[in-house]
Amino acid sequence: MHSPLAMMFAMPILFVHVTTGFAHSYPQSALPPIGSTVSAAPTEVAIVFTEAIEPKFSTIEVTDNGGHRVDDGHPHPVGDDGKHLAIGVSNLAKGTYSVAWHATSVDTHKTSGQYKFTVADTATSDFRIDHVWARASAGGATTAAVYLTITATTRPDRLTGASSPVAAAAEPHETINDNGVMKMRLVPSVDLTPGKPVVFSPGGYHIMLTGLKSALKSGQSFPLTLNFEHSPPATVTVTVAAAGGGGMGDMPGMHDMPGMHGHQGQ
Ligand SMILES: [Cu+2]
Repeated sequence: MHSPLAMMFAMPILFVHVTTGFAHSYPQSALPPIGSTVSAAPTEVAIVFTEAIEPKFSTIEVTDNGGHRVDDGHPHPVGDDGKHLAIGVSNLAKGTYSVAWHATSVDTHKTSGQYKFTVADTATSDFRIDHVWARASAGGATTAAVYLTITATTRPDRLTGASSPVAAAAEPHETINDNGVMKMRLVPSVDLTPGKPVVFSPGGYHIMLTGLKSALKSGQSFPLTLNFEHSPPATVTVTVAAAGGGGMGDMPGMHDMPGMHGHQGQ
């Protein structure tokens, strides 16, 4: 049956085929990759478009096999090149998911489409790990901080460490206010109580990356593996936001004091 809504979505596609010479945005790449089968549930679905888009007039919707929305309903731009759009998803069970995207390029041309990805395994389901991001690194900086929210879902555990191929070391840190001086210190372990989210955000806990092998550029993503006292390691995808952090400003707790993540405070 062709509902009016379905027609509306179909029309821009027809339009694209008869028009050339204007900017039309299509997914250039995506995470999870288009058509892929991934071994761990993603915390975010992100699309890199071929042309800059208007984030306010572009959306991503993720649905499960039963047609139920599994995204958080808040598509947000990532970085500052205008081509990245992402939406949070969480607790994705094993199964195939549809991603419907509707893009409005900056010259107002609309495109839309759909693709699928499959979650093969939910090995990381001892934890729910959301809002995983890092800020683009400035200049020749060799350190950066990763932020995320982690909730144990099955049993108490402890975060004991981390690693990432982009850095020589990755370790849990805490920012503290020592008589008005902001300092960072290594945290040997972070307690995780089932059902209680632990927020790693600017000004508090973070995963400190040291010895970065190359600059973290906005829009890029990289893997980060978290180690636990009891559970097997969990690998998540970190999305890099613009240095100003503007693209992720709609998420709670993401405002920072500029310059606090140099290592001078250690
Ligand atoms: Cu730190």
